Amino acid sequence: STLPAWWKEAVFYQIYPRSFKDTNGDGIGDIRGIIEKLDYLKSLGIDAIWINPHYDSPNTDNGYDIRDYEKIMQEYGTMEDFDTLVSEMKKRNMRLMIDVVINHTSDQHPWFIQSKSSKENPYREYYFWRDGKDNQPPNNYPSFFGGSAWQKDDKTGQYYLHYFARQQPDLNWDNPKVRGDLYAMLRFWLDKGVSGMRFDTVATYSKIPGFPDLTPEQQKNFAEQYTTGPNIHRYLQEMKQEVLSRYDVVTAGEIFGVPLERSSDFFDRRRNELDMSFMFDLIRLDRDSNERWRHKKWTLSQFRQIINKMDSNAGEYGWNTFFLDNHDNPRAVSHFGDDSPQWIEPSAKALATIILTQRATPFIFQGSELGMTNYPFKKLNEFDDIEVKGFWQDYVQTGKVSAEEFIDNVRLTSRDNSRTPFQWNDRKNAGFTSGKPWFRINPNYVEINADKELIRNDSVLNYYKEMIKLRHKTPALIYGTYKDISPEDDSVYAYTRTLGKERYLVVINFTEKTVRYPLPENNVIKSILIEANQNKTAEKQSTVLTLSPWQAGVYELQ
Ligand code: ISL
Ligand code: CA
Repeated sequence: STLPAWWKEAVFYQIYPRSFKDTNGDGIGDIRGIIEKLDYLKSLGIDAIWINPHYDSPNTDNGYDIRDYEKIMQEYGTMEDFDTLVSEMKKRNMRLMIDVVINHTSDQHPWFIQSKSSKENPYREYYFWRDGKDNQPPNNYPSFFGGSAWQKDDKTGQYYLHYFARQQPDLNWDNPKVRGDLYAMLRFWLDKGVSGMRFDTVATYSKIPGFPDLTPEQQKNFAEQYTTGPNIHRYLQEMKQEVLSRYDVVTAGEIFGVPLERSSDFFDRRRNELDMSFMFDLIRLDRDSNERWRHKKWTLSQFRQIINKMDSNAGEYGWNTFFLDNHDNPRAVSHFGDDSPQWIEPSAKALATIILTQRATPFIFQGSELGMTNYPFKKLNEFDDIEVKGFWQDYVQTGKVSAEEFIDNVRLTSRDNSRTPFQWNDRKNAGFTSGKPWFRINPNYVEINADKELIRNDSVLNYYKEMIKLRHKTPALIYGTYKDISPEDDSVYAYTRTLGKERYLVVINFTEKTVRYPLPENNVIKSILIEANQNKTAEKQSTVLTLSPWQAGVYELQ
């Protein structure tokens, strides 16, 4: 009953361009580097690529602060390089999804420079300017990167709104001129042949009229409050009607902040807003909304029950993406698997099995196909991310927590974990650059790198290849009904995917022990499609599996 679409069948790969491949020795990844590696991605089985922002930017937040929407970030190359990327991808029958950051611009954007120049400037209303209260900000909104969400500007003495860094002022979507300019910009990229758009922090475009203070209760989850603007769905429907519906383009919304129950409003196809959702309930299951840097314990039953809810929430009319890491989160193996040396490979393969058998479009974050891990951070000055620095100011410098406690947590949770350069080989700088890399390289590149894994049959990389092939040739693994067959189990994650008469079973042992697993619901194995970490666990006709540590498999059921 779910309508077929290319973007449901596609396997996506997320590229963080800054850290992917440098071709000119300046230590920063670039578009030419992406082009150079297209064949690597094609042979992995990738159909589409999402790239993080590629626009001109002063890089306060690594490109999420855009200075010019129609210019390429200088370090990444030229517009000609971008056009070449699109055409080289077309040749290979691959599609490109770009990142659309229109909740805010950089404070260096010409609109903002105009806007702050005087109260009468025609661009004043492109952003939110308000008077302070008794020399304090207009209200008590916090920013995601620490401190107040309002910044005073001396020129006019008023404050402007910034949900993220103060270098990222929020655009005023209530102004039709802003929307018109943004829509024109979207057409510019769509006319170039871009076939996907990921909308950054899409739920926060519409602001709460009058900017009342948040109650203490609301402040604890201010992200959610910021998604309650009254016009958000009107704007998304307008954007769809005026721009997106006129192109062959898939849209994915970063529906960050919105509780699961409200999220389908953004991507239920009957509403004509967005096609797919990025939800964060799973990847943030071990975090609190108020102290986001802190790490909490999690269990497999929590993990699987979130997936179950996400699946039923998408239902018949929605479609999810599925990912276990991205540029804002720690590495999947370190987070959900086990990154002690002996378990990296087995647990990376186990996670690959999950990512590629969900009723959702898989997004593989660069390096996950190798089992890249978190970085062993030890001190504050080893981090690059503006978020870590903001949290440090709010928590350590105010004396709320000790430096040690803080570092112990951000080592596990920091966004920087996923931003270290890609590990291509065991030579200088992991083959990422001939120059000085912009960010530290994980010392485990000597063992974990693409070249080594390409030639070893049982590598994580080759397992990804096999899993992607399996997904591509098995419609039930894409469209089939998903059912968790033992939702309370804290050791073995097992679920079925059913399409017509075809029934498949996916089984993952989430422990470091051998587990005897009797199949529930009278299930009987018909054949083995793929097994990771140990072969021939199941004989035909078996009703019990003996699973080695982190073992994973996909089976056909009778
Ligand atoms: O990663 C987060 C903090 O831990 C999230 O709160 C994140 O800020 C949120 O998901 C919005 O993310 C997106 O917009 C940000 C940018 O920094 C992120 O990289 C981007 O994915 C601002 O543009
Ligand atoms: Ca470069």
